[in-house]
Amino acid sequence: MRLLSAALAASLLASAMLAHDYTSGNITIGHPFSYETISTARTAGGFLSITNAGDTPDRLIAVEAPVERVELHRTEQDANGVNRMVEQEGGVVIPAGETVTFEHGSWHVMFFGLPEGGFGDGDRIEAVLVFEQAGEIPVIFNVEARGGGHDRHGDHDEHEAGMDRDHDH
Ligand SMILES: [Cu+2]
Repeated sequence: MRLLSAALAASLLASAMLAHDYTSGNITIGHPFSYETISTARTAGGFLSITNAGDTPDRLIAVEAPVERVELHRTEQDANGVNRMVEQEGGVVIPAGETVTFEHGSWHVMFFGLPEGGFGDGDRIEAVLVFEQAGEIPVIFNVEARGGGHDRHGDHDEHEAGMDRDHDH
């Protein structure tokens, strides 16, 4: 029993270290992360959850990060079943009492003009999330290796192919 609980404690500790969150007022940011890129990559997606524990809606209006530009995107499917990404210039509403998850096929943060070498596994991207009500919340996007428990390679390939098509300007 002793060994078992030590193993359990170790695994709980490991997942606590992998997950990270930030709370400011009514807003909690869950596990902001991005994936490692190839060294010549120009763009990367950012993923997180945002929970609004308040009784009024809030709105994520901007993300600041040490890249050329950050946009808030939503992936939508057109009539031909092709995914394309649409920028949400008005920001993303976080309804009262709800959690909005930024993930593949849905909302995501889009980083443009990555630093030299792209994002590497283990990098920590310091960013600030700007909310209409909650104000500025500093967070760190952990850069994670692709693969490792996330079976999302296909989505990424589509996502990046979509980028080339939709952001050729
Ligand atoms: Cu995008």
